[in-house]
Amino acid sequence: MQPIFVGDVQGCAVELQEILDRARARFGSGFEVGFVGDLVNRGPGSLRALEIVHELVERGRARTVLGNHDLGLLLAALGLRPLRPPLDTMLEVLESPDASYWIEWLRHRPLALDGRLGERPYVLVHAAVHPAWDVDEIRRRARAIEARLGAKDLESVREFLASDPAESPERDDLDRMIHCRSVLGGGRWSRDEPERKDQAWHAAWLRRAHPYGVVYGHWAVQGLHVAPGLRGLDTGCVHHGRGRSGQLTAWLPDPRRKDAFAIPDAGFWQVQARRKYYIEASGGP
Ligand SMILES: [Mn+2]
Repeated sequence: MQPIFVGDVQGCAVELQEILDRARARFGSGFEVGFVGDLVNRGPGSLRALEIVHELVERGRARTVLGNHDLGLLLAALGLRPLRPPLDTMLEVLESPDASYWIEWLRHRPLALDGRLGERPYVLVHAAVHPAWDVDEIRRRARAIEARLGAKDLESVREFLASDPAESPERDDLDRMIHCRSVLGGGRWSRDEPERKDQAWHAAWLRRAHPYGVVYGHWAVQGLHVAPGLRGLDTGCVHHGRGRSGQLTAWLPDPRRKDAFAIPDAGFWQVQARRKYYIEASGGP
């Protein structure tokens, strides 16, 4: 089985289909996909992207973790976040006849997944992990959040999501895993770009010399990030034309390699964005 990890799709369903067609042409049915999350929003095909990923997941051919935009859709459905078109493009999911199914499906997606590539354990997460966490700690914290998001009673999910991260460790862990880019002193973290390179979450993570690797997304401004133990796959397909070029990136680790996270690594496919997708918040059509 060839593992294939795919960066932030954000409704770029045509580019996603191109990657999957290429995978089928090359590997037949001998591949499995890991998505870094953010399947929806900003791009033109949120519903289509969900359908494509859902079909693969339900057939046991893919796994995905929850991203901040996926959670944003859940927040909107629960009345906790307004949708602001034209920037937010995921209203089509909430207006579809299957809206409640999609919300149920999304809130049961994991926050982090782990596995093994060759001899190397790895974690798949949307944005970041705490630099000090080992795989057991990530698993434990992810399962605790998933239990809250997957609760039987939707009202308790709403209560959890509306809670103050300063008072709920699980709510803070959730935000960290889907939003974090920088770590500051004293265990604090931020969604913002780091002011200094050593404040990037993964720089602090690297200093711990963990035995596991991390596959992640969420950081389009940083772009493709290939470092020992780290594969950052958000290359901003949906931001194409916003002052830069955007691609959808897939990482195909070589299963024969002892350390899949070693560098250099030529195992990437990139599909160019078909057109400019990003609509400026003000003055857009
Ligand atoms: Mn994101």
